[in-house]
Amino acid sequence: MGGIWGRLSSPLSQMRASSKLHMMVGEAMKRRVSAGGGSPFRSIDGMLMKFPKLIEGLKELHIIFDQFDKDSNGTINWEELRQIFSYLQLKFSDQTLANLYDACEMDGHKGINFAKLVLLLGWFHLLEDHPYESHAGDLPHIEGTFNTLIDAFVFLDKNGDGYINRKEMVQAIKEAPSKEKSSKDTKDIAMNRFKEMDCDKNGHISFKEFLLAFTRWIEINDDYQ
Ligand SMILES: [Ca+2]
Ligand SMILES: [Ca+2]
Ligand SMILES: [Ca+2]
Repeated sequence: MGGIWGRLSSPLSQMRASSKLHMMVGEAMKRRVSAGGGSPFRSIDGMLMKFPKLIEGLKELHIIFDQFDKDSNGTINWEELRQIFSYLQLKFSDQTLANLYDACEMDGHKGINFAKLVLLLGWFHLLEDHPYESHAGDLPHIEGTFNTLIDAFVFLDKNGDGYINRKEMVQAIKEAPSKEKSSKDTKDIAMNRFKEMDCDKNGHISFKEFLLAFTRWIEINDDYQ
């Protein structure tokens, strides 16, 4: 355990872990896209229809997060993160988890808040072919949520370079089968979603931006309830 804590205190190793992880995430995404028929989605409408379910799944995860955030300060520590992974019946090694944790700490804020947990789980589901100990778990929604998030990204990232650009978004809108032809509303919603997700406004959406957008939408959704 000392080794892990030692590594976490070194910014240089954090940076190495982070760039290695981003490379691995990019490659995993490429593999998914090149696997062909990697996404069950055939239209933007079909994908957008899944969004409310995704929000529900992430809300469920938020409840779990709050249970493990014992002092209710909005962040969980390393040990609590391990407990959440065990609770979700995820098959992980301390090394894998430490790499993900390091990459999440890159912004200088200590501890894992809810958005970072979503990010960490998204990366984990993408990188691991069989992320769960057993599929007989009690939390099928969480597994389904992350698989759907990956499927949605794969559907939009047409060339599999790990980013969704505006052209790919337009292509996804156009290519719907005729019976699922996108309406003008869908196009507007999809393009607005694109703008919201491209947080740094650099013209493309990374998997990280994609995942973080959902955590922001949960908060907005909560405000209206
Ligand atoms: Ca806490
Ligand atoms: Ca792309
Ligand atoms: Ca961006």
